[in-house]
Amino acid sequence: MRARAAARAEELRRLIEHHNYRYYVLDDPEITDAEWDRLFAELGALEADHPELVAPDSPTQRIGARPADAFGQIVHRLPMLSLENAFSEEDVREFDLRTRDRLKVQGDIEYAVEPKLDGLAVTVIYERGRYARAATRGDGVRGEDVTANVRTVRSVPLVLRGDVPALLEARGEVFMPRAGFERLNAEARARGEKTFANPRNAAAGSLRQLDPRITAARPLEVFFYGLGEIEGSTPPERQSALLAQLRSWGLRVCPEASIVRGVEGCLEYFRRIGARRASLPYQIDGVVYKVDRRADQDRLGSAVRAPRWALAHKFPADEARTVVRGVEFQVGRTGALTPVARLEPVFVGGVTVSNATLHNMDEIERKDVRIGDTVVIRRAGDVIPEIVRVVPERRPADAIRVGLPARCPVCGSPVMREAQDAVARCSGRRRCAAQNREWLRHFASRRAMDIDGLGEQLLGQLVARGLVATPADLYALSAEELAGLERMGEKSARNLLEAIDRSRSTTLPRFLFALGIPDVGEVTALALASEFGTLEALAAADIEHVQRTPNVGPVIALSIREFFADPVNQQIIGELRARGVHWAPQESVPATKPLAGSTFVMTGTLAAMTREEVEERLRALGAKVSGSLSGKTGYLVVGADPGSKLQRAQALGIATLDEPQLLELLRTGRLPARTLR
Ligand code: 9MJ
Repeated sequence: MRARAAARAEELRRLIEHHNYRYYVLDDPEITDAEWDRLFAELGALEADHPELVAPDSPTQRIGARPADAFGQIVHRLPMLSLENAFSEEDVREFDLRTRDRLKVQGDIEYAVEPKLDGLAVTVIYERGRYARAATRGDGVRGEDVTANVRTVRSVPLVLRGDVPALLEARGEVFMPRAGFERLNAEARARGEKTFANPRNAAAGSLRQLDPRITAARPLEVFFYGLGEIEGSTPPERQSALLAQLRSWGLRVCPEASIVRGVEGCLEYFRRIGARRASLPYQIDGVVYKVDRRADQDRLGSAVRAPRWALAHKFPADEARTVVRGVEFQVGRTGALTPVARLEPVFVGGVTVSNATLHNMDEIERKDVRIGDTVVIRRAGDVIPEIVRVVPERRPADAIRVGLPARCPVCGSPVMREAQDAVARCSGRRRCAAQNREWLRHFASRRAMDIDGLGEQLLGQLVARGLVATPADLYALSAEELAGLERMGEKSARNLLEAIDRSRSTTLPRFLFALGIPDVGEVTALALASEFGTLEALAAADIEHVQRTPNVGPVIALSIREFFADPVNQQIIGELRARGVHWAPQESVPATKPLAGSTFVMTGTLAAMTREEVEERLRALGAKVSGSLSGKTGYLVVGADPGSKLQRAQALGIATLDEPQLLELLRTGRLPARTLR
């Protein structure tokens, strides 16, 4: 019995390591997350029954038990160097010239090129293929012992694959992908806690936790790119071969790494990666060029801080200093007041920035931003610029503190702020022009009533001229009224009226979503439609019944009741119906069809069935299948040789399903839980 358990535990560990390698290193998993979870759970149960079987490098042992009191120090066997920086093409050309001069070569040098990750450099030591120790760079000579914390990073293998050296020191960068960073900060903000200024700080802060359980809960990842000490194996002849070797040992390397010829190749790579920077799932601050041949690297040697064979070519800074001229409050669809800093315009990250979000009052207080302050702002990708911090030594004596206004800046209604709530709201509801405008925008949006062509600019004009105040007014617009608007030809007016007319025929879930009831998203709208069948039944339902709907808690139930109790809302709904907005009665079918409300798109070829078969089976489960990606896409099914849709989906943050996951879905009707592992 014990021998059987021991053999199974060993087998499970091997399987889990194998599937981790497929998932993290090859980015090509063979099993679903759910199947992986089952293997992991089985191993955990086996080890719980037979504690003597627990091995230190078992995948269940990533989180050590105790928090430490302090970090120990590790002296690097070989110094951990940093990189020389270049900020211009000129710098790069000089580096190339210098390098060719030193090597006495006339022609082009081959460079191994890779993105420069904005994370935290670490060195990870494997003894006879087993995870042994990890350290930060520190001052390059001495780093902090982060063995327990790096062990919790799931993409760091605990056991290497294949023919492994007696000792291997692999060097790389621990980083936090953008999506994980945004999520972590959103959660911190919701709890009223301090947010991280950037993914690099988040990665460093997460790795420097004395309690590894905290690190384990942070979405950290790793890419390896270099070698420290190695014993029992000759280092590969080229940087590019080293990356391949690291990968074959099961160490994750950046998929964007490449080889180029000469300085022109370097600069072209810089431009290519730069253009894709915002769509990469992690933050980078430049690219790194490394002389590819190790013999050449050895001849070039190192200066004090950095090797002479490598160069970091940095992107222009996307941080800048400017002055806060004022703080205004924007009013959202549900009345939430968002403070926005009006800035002295400043050129940063390729555009002129004159506004930055401050999120909420807590954020203003935490960062202590005052009018007149000099601040550091950052623009990351295409997100709204943020204020990183105040420059305290530049604060003028007459800097003005920012207070929450007592009244809505748009409609003058009192501003309410619940205790413990970070968000302050205008209480004006339908009396507030700002809330109405945002409501209209939401109402017309694609996932709601889908009124094509009714953009922000046009809505602004309609509201400003008093032609439209509520969604019901849209359905009373005439061609003459539209003709008087700026940039509105006869044809666009006709198209818009047709789009409005088409939207009259909708579905109950869409209509409910379009109503913009606070906290009622698409999923809740669908659940409510299935539960109540008609709008009248929902509007008349008591709060207990509303609360019995799947996914509806007391807060949402109250919000729904308040919405329907408001006579203004009742009147608007009445007008909408009188002006022809209608929907077929909601059958409770979608509730029993597991994929109702989800839209799938496919790319690449599948081995087990044709696209047509897949589409048919997805539709039978209630899903919609579309040919192109959009904001409505829920999942991208990825077969072999995927097209550009895959990259776009990743950039849009759309979940992907590989073939095994798809087959599992078709078999069970259940979507794989997207567990991070
Ligand atoms: C980063 N941060 O991505 C190096 N790095 O090489 C890459 N850093 C490096 N290489 C030698 N890709 C020293 C540091």
